[in-house]
Amino acid sequence: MPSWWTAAVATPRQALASGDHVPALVIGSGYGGAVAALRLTRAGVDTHIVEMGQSWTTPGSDGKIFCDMLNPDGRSSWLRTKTDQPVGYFLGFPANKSISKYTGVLDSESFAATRVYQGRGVGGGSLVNGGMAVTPRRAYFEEVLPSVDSGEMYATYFPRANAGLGVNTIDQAWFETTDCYQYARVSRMRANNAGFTTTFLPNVYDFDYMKREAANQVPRSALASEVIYGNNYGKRSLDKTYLAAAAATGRLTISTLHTVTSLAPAPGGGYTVEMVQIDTSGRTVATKAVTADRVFCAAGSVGTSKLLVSMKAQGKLPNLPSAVGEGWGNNGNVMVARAGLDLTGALQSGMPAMGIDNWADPNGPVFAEIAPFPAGTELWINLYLAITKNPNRARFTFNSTTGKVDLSWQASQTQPSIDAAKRVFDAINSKAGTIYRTDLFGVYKTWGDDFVYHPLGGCVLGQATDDYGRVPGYTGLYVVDGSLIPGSIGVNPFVTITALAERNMEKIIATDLH
Ligand code: FAE
Repeated sequence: MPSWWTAAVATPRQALASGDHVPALVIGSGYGGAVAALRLTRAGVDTHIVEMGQSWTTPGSDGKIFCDMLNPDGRSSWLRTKTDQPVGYFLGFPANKSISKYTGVLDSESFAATRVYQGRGVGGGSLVNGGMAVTPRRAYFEEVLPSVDSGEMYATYFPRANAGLGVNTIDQAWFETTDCYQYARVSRMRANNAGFTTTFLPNVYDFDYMKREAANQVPRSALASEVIYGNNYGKRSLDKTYLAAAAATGRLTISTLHTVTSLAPAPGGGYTVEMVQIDTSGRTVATKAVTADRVFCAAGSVGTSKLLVSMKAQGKLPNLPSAVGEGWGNNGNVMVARAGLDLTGALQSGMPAMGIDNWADPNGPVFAEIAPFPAGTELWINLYLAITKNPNRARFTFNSTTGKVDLSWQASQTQPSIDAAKRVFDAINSKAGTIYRTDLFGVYKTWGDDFVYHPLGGCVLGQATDDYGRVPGYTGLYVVDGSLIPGSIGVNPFVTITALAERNMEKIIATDLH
């Protein structure tokens, strides 16, 4: 382990005050923001992150920082009074639970025809995701981002990202015997029987820790139904990797529970950044304006796109390219479950470790993660998150009536994803003599097609920005997050977001800062 992993886990909090000036301001602390913060601080630049979520470092009254999926409380959800689980039904009955309103870790942001799940807090999506750390197939990366030198990416930036994120692989002998991956083994068997290839998936969850959980040597997390509402142990989220390393330079400060609301060129150069500060019930406690020489947009595909689209519409950044807000996609996400008589196990690791790889199928590429259903009891559920090659894209637009940003995605645009996934799972069901479950995503509803885990695009590299994320016409303004990727990457996206940010930050620091 690099020595900086052992550096302080708690990131330094120091809220900005109105009138403050900072050399570099990063909006958001997910993958793009964490890479920007590390590379800037290592280059000697004092850097401030503004993050709308909280710092997840203080235990609640139960002694835990995060709640689990079986007993969600306010910590689970961003300012909601009821959870909004991706799998929102069971046996056709609504499965969501009432909770107290709090700045919890998982947001489900609703647009007209889709809900976008996002992490909220210092570490962004790394706090809530399944940790699957997958490097995309090179040919598909080249198809999606043709202007990026893939030789450099695969020789330098993907390895750098994987090292910085702390990616590790499962001990395959252990996988074959442990109870907690029974669900993955039976899904593998059914997929292989139907002629599909399966593959192990790297992860940022510490698999050695998981082994010790299984052996009852340490407190359980992945084996205690902890995933989408945060992991109390075992997971190398960004606050323990990139952000801890940035903090260790002494040059990083963070304002938590601050949401950036406005961005415009400042009279004397740089940018004026306005923000609201909220308390943990969501109440505004302050509004502030600061200036920054450079601003790095890292609020995620949705956050960055919303901010820039509204700044253009409101005349604060009027010269933004027309491509801002365009090219959004859901990485072809669709969820589905099979029912059968295969025992999937009462104990299921929350961290997926295997996928069905049917990407080479010219009739409809599918890469399906074999997902857990960690209910703590045997339910015979085989769950999958399919990533498909869906060509449909949507755009963000500013709605002057509501003052909000709309996303044009229509329900029908998910159909190519369903069609592709159906080919795979029809074949598996047919061979196994099993059926789809229709009770988990609604009443008699087979497909989990109205939500997304992998929002991508909105400020596409080479279109809304130059080839390194610089925003044309606005010196010192950059985009560094998942909004750069045009809607699809064919695998779980955070390794690509991290590697692209590494590449772009190296260039920006070398050419713009020195
Ligand atoms: P992100 O990580 O979303 O960070 C953006 C940050 O900006 C957040 O902390 C926001 O709170 C903050 N923010 C937003 N707006 C503002 C504002 N106006 N002012 C201040 N702060 C703001 O962006 N991907 C994988 O590769 N593997 C997985 O296993 C996986 N599983 C997932 C499971 C779930 C339940 C979810 C929701 C996502 C999953 N993902 C997975 C997707 C992955 O987490 C996502 O692609 C990245 O987190 C996106 O990184 P960004 O840096 O673009």
